[in-house]
This record gives sequence, structure tokens and C-alpha cells, in this order.
Amino acid sequence: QLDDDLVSALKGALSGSLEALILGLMKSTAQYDASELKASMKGLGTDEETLIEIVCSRNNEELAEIKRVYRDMFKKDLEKDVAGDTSGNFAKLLLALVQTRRDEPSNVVDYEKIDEDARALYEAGVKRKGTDVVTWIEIMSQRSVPHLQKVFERYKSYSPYDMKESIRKEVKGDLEKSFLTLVECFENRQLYFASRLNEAMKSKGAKEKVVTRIIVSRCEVDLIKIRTEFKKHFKRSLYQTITEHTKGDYQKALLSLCGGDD
Ligand SMILES: [Ca+2]
Repeated sequence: QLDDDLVSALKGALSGSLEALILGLMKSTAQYDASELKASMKGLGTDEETLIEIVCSRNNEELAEIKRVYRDMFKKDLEKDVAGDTSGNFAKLLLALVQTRRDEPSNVVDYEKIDEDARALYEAGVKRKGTDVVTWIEIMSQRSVPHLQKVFERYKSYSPYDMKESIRKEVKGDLEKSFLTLVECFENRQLYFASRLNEAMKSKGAKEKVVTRIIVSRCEVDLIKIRTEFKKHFKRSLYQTITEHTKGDYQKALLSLCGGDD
């Protein structure tokens, strides 16, 4: 009740990106992700960019918590909403991820399985006419992340193109974006978020929705590591970039969440 009163007071006092940021911070990370997913599927049309970013970048544990919270908050199943709002192979991939059937990392490296999966990815894509998307989905939604990192290394001994180039050649649109997001996150999740932040701020009229979403959803998870990747790859700190590309109280709030310069 106190929270509800506070939220309505804040809604009255704030507007725009600052409002979205402050109200986002009132939620837990999983509540925030669940709300963003819900909003991305609300009404006619779908905000695929948000849907892809959240579903393809969260790990199994995060997705399981998001599903639980989603059911609590909206009395609906995330799977059902995703299935109702997407179609075709894009829907199949998102659903496979939301079902959270990914293996936990194992202490034993299974070289035979790594080779088998690398060859299967190649034979389902670059080697054949068309693409056997179902095989790609199965491998990318069910294998552990350390296993997949080795699979993508091995993949290069079969295919003339690396996994990301292969995705660009084989599939298009939302499916392409989803697979690319997955592979980028398997390789280095914090670098994926750093790149998204960099792009969003560099684009004309900073894409504040993306900036807000990433800062709010990662500030209690891995923002420090994202800062490190940011500085390493873009030569400027996240702090400096926020200073240059945003303004006003929104900027002050972002900088305070950022926590410091690097
Ligand atoms: Ca092909």
C-alpha cells in the first residue's frame, strides 16, 4: 500500500525517461524484466527488440525467476503470452528459451559431444540448402554455455564462416537478431550489454528506452563488469559516454546508478 501511494506520487511528479527509470528501480530485477516483457507484448503489435534482448540475454536462473514473478504479477504464463504474440521459427526459438531446458555447466568436458554439435550446426545450416532451424534451436537452447563456447570454436573447423557469420547468411529478421544475441551473450554477456548501451547512446537522439532498460535491469547484477567491458572496447568510460549523450535529471540518475568513472 505504501509502495502504491509512493508510485502514484512519483508518477505525478515525474515524466518521460526519468519516470521510467525511477519507477523501474522501485521493482526487483525480475519484476522489472517481467513488466518490460509484458509491456513489449501489450496491445496490437510487438516490441521485438525488447523481447529479444530480455529472452535471449537472460540465463536459465534469471528466466526461471522471471517466469515465476510474471505469473504472480499478471496471473498469466509467460510461455502462453510469448506463443500468442510471435509466430514461426522466431516463436519456436523464444519458447525453447523460456522453457529453460539448458544444461547446467559440467566439470567434465565432452569432446565427442562438442564435435557432434559443431558438425550438426554446420550440417543444419551452411552445408545444406535452406536451414534446419529446429536443430539450431535445440542445440542453442539446451546446451550449457561453456559447452557452446567450445562448440563455436570447433565449428570453425567445419565451416568457412564462424557462427555469427553463418547466422547472418542463413536466417533473417527477428530470428537472425535472436540467434546473434544468443551467441554474443554466450561469448561475453557483459560485452553484449556494453555494446547495446554504446549503440543506443551513439544513435541520434540517444535511445533512452534501451539505455534505461539496460541500466535498471543490470545495476544490481553486473553493471560493474559491463563498465569494464565498455571501457576496454570503446576506449571511453560508460560514465563519460552517459555525460556526453544524455542530459538533465535523467543524466544525473544514470550517473549515480553507473556508480563511478573508469
Ligand atoms: Ca543453408
